[in-house]
Amino acid sequence: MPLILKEINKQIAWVTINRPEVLNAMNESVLTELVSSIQSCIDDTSVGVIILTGAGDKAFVAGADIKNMQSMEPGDALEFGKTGQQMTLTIENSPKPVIAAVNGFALGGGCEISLACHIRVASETATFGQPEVQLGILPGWGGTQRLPRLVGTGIANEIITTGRMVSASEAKEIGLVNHVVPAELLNEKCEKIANQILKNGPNAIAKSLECIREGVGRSTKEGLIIEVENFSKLFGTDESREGLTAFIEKRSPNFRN
Ligand code: CO8
Repeated sequence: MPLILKEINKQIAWVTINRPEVLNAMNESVLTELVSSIQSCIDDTSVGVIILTGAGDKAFVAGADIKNMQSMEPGDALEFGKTGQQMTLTIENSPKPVIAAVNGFALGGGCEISLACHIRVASETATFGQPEVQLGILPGWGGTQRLPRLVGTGIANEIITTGRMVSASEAKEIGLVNHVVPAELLNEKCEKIANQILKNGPNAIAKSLECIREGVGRSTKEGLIIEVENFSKLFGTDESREGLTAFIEKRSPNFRN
């Protein structure tokens, strides 16, 4: 069985992590295949939005594969940690929005994968957490960096040091997810967001994501420089000509055909 499933329909790529027998736990092979699958969506001009989810109805991803980590020495852990971080960077740096459809447990590395996505939508049955300290390790795929940026340091400190589970409703309350929906409506909700995005200019979307990503952690002054440079680059392109002209002609813009 393939470790990663990919299905493209009407410019939306569904990428599914497919190891349901171990709640989609991630070993090196899954990591490598996930990166190549996401990269192929980024390179594919027929794809505008990527939706990432887990196979089965129990888990998004229950973390890095614990059996795989049991015998690791520091050198192995460094390699595994770096490969996992590279995977989260591939997602985060994608010029095409990546939506996490969190359909169950998103624990440890699974929570960290969702944190690297641009938008998170959770089913009511989803559970988040960074339980690594319960295993005597720490979040190594970006959790200590991305979680506090999303929910604030105080809440991240608590989630990471207790390792406790966070329900979907709490995740919504603290800003960890954008939306919580009944499980049977999760895919529909993600596709609805994807279709709204697909109406807009792909370069404008890519540059907006770049400004947000590059601006976080910098001063407003530095961020504004990044913003205005990207803003100006969009002018005089076919895309901005189409968008601006369509408004004046009172019609919908056609950016993608
Ligand atoms: N790794 C390997 N196998 C797993 C994992 C995992 N993370 N999670 C679940 N499984 C397996 C179980 O071992 C079980 O397999 P088997 O049937 O062969 O025993 C199968 O999946 C089903 O799991 P359960 O029977 O445990 O299902 P439950 O419904 O009883 O419990 C839980 C579900 C609560 C999700 C439970 O499985 C659990 O606690 N899983 C581990 C969660 C966890 O601690 N995740 C964090 C892992 S550490 C991590 O992600 C670090 C990321 C950074 C790495 C940096 C590298 C250096």
